[in-house]
Amino acid sequence: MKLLITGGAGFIGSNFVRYMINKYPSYQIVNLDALTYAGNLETLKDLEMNKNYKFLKGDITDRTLINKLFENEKFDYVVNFAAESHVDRSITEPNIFVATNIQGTQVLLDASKDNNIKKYLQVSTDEVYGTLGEEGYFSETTSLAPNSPYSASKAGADMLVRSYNETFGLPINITRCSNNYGPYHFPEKLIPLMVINAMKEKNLPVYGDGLNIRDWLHVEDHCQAIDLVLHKGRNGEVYNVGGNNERTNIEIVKTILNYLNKSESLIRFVTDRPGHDRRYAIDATKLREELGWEPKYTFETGIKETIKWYQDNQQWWENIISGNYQEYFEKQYGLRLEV
Ligand code: NAD
Ligand code: TDX
Repeated sequence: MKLLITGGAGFIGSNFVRYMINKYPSYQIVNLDALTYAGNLETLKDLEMNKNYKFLKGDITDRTLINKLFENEKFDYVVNFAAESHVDRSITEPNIFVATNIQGTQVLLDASKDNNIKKYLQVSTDEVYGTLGEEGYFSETTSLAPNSPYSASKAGADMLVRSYNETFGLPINITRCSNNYGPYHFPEKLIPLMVINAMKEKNLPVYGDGLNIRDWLHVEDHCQAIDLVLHKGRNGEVYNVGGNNERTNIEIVKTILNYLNKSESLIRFVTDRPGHDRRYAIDATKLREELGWEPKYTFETGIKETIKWYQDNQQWWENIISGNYQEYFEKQYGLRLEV
């Protein structure tokens, strides 16, 4: 089997590359990533010598490059993680979200359709459903009501994926997962930002009243879900992914401070994010009952392990903060591996 993973130098994509290499040693895996600010090849250093793994630098919006890649490689499966993923950035710079998340997805869909791919899997998000009040859960039949340019671009991509299944018969699945946490999470996002700021005894900026709720899932449990859907998901179906770990942001921040034995006086309530969704909560019954998915991590064990990972891997995030991580690709590869 030959698998294309796009966006595999980011947080979830890199965890998925590692998960698949370990679980399926006979699969050939190509990781295509544009190495935006969020892509970091230092994350994948340990896999460079693996003979069934190849990294290629490239942009999913580049139709010529993508067509050439698909013709050369004859992929069986495509899993698309490549995206602009940070809600705050989508508020200040929405254009790039439309380009990568919507147009890039369409380029991949065209290439998948033209090259008889066995399955195209779109990694989407619970944010496409919008926001919940105090009660209820998102199911796969909840109407899409995205509230940020990020979630709107992900919803647009989901609609295109659906249409390629209906119109062209391209075999697809869409997964919609809740907030992930775990190793290699880029430090602009809540959990790694708070862990690093707390370690450095810097202020912890909490948006609004801190009572927004997210449903947290360990990244490895997300990877297991994607693997199951890729191999066993029914054609054309959407699967929600989430582990019923609802927490307010302030609870998360206090848990981190408590674990690191730091003072709550570091917390600063700051101006709220515009359009800030109040609550996300996923109903993953379909994934559990149809495909037998069960998360491995409780939030308590997962968050402790994650905080410890940031303590043990200080160089990884220090290189991001200093900007050094972006030189790694040039030093290691030059430009030899461009498609
Ligand atoms: P990330 O920002 O850490 O990684 C994104 C990766 O995509 C980076 O390596 C980046 O270089 C690459 N990329 C960006 N634009 C590209 C382009 N035009 N061409 C090729 N590569 C490009 O994101 P993440 O948190 O790992 O999220 C991965 C996917 O999972 C996204 O599609 C996101 O919407 C989805 N998702 C994320 C979460 C979460 O909690 N992080 C939850 C649910 C779904
Ligand atoms: O400094 C902060 N302070 C704060 O209070 C940051 C960065 C965030 N927050 C709040 C906003 C959210 O309510 O914490 C919550 C989590 O924020 P993010 O880490 O930015 O994640 P979120 O906006 O929930 O989106 C994430 O989960 C769904 C990912 O970034 C998306 O890519 C994914 O689709």
